[in-house]
Amino acid sequence: MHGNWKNMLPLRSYFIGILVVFMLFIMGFCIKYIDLMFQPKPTDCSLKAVEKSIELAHCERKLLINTGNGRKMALNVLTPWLAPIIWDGTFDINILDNQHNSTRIGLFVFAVKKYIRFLLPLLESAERYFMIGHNVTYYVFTDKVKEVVKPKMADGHTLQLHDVVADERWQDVSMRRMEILTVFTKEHMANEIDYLVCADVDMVFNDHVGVEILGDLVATIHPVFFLSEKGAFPYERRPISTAYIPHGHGDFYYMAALYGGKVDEIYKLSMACRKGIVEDKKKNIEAVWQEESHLNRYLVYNKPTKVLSPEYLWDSRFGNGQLIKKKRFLVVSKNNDKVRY
Ligand code: 5GW
Ligand code: MN
Repeated sequence: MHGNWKNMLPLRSYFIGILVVFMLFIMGFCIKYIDLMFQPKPTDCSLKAVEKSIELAHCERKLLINTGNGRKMALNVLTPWLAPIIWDGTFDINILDNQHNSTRIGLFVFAVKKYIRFLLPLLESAERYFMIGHNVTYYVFTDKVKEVVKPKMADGHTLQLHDVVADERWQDVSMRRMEILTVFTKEHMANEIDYLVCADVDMVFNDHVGVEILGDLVATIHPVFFLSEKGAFPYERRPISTAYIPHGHGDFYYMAALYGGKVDEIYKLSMACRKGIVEDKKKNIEAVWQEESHLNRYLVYNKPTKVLSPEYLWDSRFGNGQLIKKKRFLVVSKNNDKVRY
């Protein structure tokens, strides 16, 4: 037993040897991966964190809405048929501008009777914010061609003035736009432009509106109804009208003050709406919101390929403005006594 401890010596140095090798191995590992040890904490990839970051990146508007009332479909960035809904932050304008460097764009505006007063402010604001750097043709239809004051226009922008008759009834004035569209999209615009944007004249551009709004068939969500339940949309509900939309049908309520698309798509749209208006007239009826009702009916069964958020149609009198970061195209307030008749 006494002589045994001497026999243990080689065993002890054997263990120390292994320990040293092991420690050297650990040290080597540490030196190799030293940068890993001092890196900041890796990103939190838990589902909850990812969900939150997606929501922040693409749809901050959602966070601004408290839970409960309000239908949030319009706040998404995709429709259920996978068309983009254009909100600030969803597009890179430099990429899109490059894609559209040889695109020819038309802006269709109708201004008869007293509404001629809205034309110059609209065109001047367009020169500041609408399709900057692109080839633009303004198609203006008016009964007062001689009174039109031309705005100062950038290179590559042209103004075409066309004479139209002014209808007696205001309801007919706005519906007449559809008829003019059918004629011009077929006969003239087809060779002159690639995309047509149709706008009300009682509007001003107030922030960037560019090629991100171009698409085969594009419509804008009505700023009053973007959080409304479907059942509250003011669609035409009388089956006797050609603009009839049954309950349960439809996705958004679109406003007729801004829509557009490829010239042939606008031709098809305006033909369908005009046909509906004429058929209703034969039965002595008129859709509840005139051509806007027919536009909505068309778009329920011919889904737009791109939808514009209320950033592209806003009225400072409307609620929920805190959800709209950029108010790009604004309704001009009308003193009805002066402008209407
Ligand atoms: C006039 C009185 C009542 C309603 C419309 C008019 C009117 C409309 C007019 O006298 N002259 C005219 O050119 N318009 C065209 O129709 C304008 O392009 C106008 O933007 C469009 C739609 O009419 P709005 O703007 O009065 O319709 P809301 O729904 O935007 O008020
Ligand atoms: Mn208007």
